[in-house]
Amino acid sequence: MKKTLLVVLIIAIAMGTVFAQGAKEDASAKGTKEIVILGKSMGNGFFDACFKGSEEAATEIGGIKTTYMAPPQATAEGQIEIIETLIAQRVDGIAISANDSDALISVAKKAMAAGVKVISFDSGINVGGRIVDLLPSNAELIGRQQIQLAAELTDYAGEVAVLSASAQATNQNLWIDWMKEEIKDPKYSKMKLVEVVYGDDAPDKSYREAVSLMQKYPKLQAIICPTTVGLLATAQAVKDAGKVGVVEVTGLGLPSEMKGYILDGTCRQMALWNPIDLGYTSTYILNALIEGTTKANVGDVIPAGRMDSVKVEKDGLIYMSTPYVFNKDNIEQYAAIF
Ligand code: RAM
Repeated sequence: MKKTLLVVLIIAIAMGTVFAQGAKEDASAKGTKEIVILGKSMGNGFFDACFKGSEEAATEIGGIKTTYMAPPQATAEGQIEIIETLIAQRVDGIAISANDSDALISVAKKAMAAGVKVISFDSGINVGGRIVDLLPSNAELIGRQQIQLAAELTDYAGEVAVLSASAQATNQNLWIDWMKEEIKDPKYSKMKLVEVVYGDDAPDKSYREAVSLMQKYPKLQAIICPTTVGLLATAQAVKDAGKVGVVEVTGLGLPSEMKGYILDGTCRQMALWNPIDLGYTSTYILNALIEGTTKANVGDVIPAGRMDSVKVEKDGLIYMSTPYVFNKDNIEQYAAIF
């Protein structure tokens, strides 16, 4: 009798332990999911807007804590350091706008092996270093449109230069390749792309590079900046040089930052997509991956709240929509949003 009681007791204790462990696992599975939006660099309004979208999605989904992080300068090394820390902290997911498409692969693999869901957005990591890559729009479309915008401003003639972000930035480099392709079209035969320079998404360096371009090419007709940081700095440099209307400024700009320059004619037109939507959609994708409701196989459709849904294409690419073009007629309306 006593023996039976002891056996029952031992079984009960063992089961209790099992139940307790089960409860602990359930709690962590259902607990707050920690995700990080990792931008290219601090102080960039574009990523602040992306993070706003992430916060919006996190609130809608519930049970997600989202944090914005970025290195002081737009370097791969700075991002690698942060990712190492995030692996140690065991966050659940990271959405990265990469400063280098290859340099982050190894640390991103390490993160994924540790159970962290890693995606890239805005500026991609190559296949192998992320689960999916969320692109704001088709790279070809963005690149070709940059040349078209400059051509319209310069009557399809004259010297143009490109002032980009960092030399390794995945997104800008892709767009620049398409710009070089577009300008080969005979309709641009009177236009010449004289140089591509890099402001590293740093306002002061971008400003200095814009000044140098104007000095080096006295006949320069336009500077194309496929970076919000570069465009803002270039508009100021052209204005300070008294070259408004002489050197046209265009590219990809945040309406809230560029409103004044659009209205005063320094930058008569520019393009961009909605960065809030980009951060918002990244957060929905990360949540689905963490929850295990998708493995992001080609053809998978991932629900994305007010953005409806997104579809995983070949190589894990996900595309959003076409960029908007901003000018003095619509800038005020968009400047109030992002
Ligand atoms: C800068 C960044 C970002 C890019 C925008 C257009 O803010 O380089 O990656 O998408 O410009």
